[in-house]
Parts: sequence; C-alpha cells; structure tokens
Amino acid sequence: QTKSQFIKDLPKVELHMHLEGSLEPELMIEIAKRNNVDIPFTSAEQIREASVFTSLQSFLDLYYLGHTVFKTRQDFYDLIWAYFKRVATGNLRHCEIFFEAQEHVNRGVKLEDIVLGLHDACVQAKKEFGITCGLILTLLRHFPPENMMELLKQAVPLKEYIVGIGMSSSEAGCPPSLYVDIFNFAREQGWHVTSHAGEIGPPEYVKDSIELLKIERCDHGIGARTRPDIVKLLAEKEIGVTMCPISNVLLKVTESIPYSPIRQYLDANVKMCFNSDDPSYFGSNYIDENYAAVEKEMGLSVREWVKIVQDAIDMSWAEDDVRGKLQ
Ligand code: ES4
Ligand code: ZN
Repeated sequence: QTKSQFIKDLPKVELHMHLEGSLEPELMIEIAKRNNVDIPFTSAEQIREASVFTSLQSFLDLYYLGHTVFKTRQDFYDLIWAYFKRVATGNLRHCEIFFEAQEHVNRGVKLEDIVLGLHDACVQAKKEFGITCGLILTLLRHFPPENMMELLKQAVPLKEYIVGIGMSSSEAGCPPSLYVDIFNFAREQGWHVTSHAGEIGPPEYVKDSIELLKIERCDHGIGARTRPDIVKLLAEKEIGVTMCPISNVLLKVTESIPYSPIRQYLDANVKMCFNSDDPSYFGSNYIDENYAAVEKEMGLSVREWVKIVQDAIDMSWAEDDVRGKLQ
C-alpha cells in the first residue's frame, strides 16, 4: 500500500469548516437565481476567477457576499448536503461544522429555518453515509457583542440541535476580552465553546481566549508560534488547534505549509488536526486535499498521522457512542 493511499484511507474528522465556505460557485449561482438575489456574477467561472486573495480581508469580502444568496430552510439543506456528498468520498466519518447564522438572521432569515434545515440533512447523512455531524453556531466579530448575545438568546430554544458556539471573522481590532460575557453565557447554557484565535491575531489572543473565554480548542492557533510559553500552555491544558494548511497559504497568513508551525507544534506535543476552512473558495480543496498537501510538503511519519487522527477524535465533541465507533 502506498503512503498516499494510506492517507486517503485514514478515517477523517473535520472540526474547522465554515458551512458557507463550502458553497461551490455553481450552487451560488443556482440559489441566487431561485431566490432572486442580485450578485455581481453570472457564471461559476466568474466566481472562480474572483477567488484569488491577497489577505484574509480580501477573502472575507467575497465570502460574505456569498452569504447573501441564502433565504430558505431548503437552501441550508442543499448547502450542507452538497458538503456531505463530497466528503463521503474522502472517508469523512465525523464533522463539526461552523454555520454563520448571524449574517443570515441579521438579513431577516429565521434561525429556526437555518438550524432545522441543517439538522434534517445531518440526520440523512448519518443514515446514508454513516457521517455524524455537530452544528456550531458561530459568532462573527464584525458585529457588536450585543448582537451576538441577542443571537445566543434566540438559539437557546434550539439548544438540542447545536453542539457548541464558535467565533470567527477577522481578529483585527477585536481582542478576546470583549467577549467574556458572551462566552460565559454560552458555557452556562451547556454549549461547548471554541474560537478563532491566532489566525492573523497576536499570540496574546490565543492566551486570552484560553484564560478569559475558556475555549476548549483553538481554531488556527498558529499565531502562538513566536511565544514558547503560550505553545506550552496549549500543550499543558490540552487545547488542540484546528489547523487549516491550504487556507493559511491561500490567504497569505503563512508563506507555505512547512512555514506554518505544524512541525513546531507536533514536537511541543500540542494536539492538532487538519481541516479545510472554506473548501469551495480555496479551489475545491476539501479535508482530504489538506491531508494530501501536508503529506506532500512535509512527509509526516505514519505514527504522526495516526496521532493526528487520534487528536482529532479527542478534540471532537462527539458523544461517547460515536467516539467509540471512531476509535
Ligand atoms: C474565516 Cl476568520 C476566517 N478565516 C479564514 N476563513 C474563514 N472563513 C470564515 N471565517
Ligand atoms: Zn475558520
């Protein structure tokens, strides 16, 4: 058996994928058409041509424009179903997916339509593909904390369909200290919590997300690499990082995959896993392509690959029965 086949066959767990970042250009065009939403593109080809980024913000501008096509429960079902169909071919077994309801709800979509549309597809994915999925309601830093709190309160009656709360969008000018009340509220509701920290933000944002927000894992986390004390904190507290190697390169967050701190964190015994972030905007590179890219650039050992798959299971919020099946 070849090494690349071994990596293809690894049972995969994805913990860092933004649902709206899996919107393939063809589906964007189709949903915009059926909902009569104006977007500045008439073909999938144009969207692909526009998907070349110079920075995180240049990506976010196009990405949030893509959000505007969604209106109905069916739209959300169709979006997540397309993801399940795609990743089932790459041996995905479990995923926890960020969905950015805050954008849609602020435009007038009902939270219940989003959550129930996604939940229906999750039930079907378990039946048809044996994929289990947790939904992570994701707060967006470009909205004020009061708006985040409003959304969380609306989500309480839908609690059983939501495994945890995340936070994304650009860290620029948005330190973790602004969100202490929000994360306290989320934890009091019994939700798991995670946050993007140390993507483009400074090392202190990783430390403060751990100490002030009490995150259970850290999305990206690569910004801690210049601070051995914070890398050590990640290891000692067993806060795993959900890395997105292709995303980091295409958004110019790191120069190349070996320059992202994969080797450094492995050696420091920080738990980690590899994820796709926004696969459709990054050249349709899903989780299996991220695994393949790391192997091509770095050639990890079989033992390291097995550890990474185990880390992903450990870091997940899967119920014990699912966890048992993943082992
Ligand atoms: C994202 Cl803050 C951030 N970074 C990279 N990709 C993203 N997708 C959604 N939010
Ligand atoms: Zn992300």
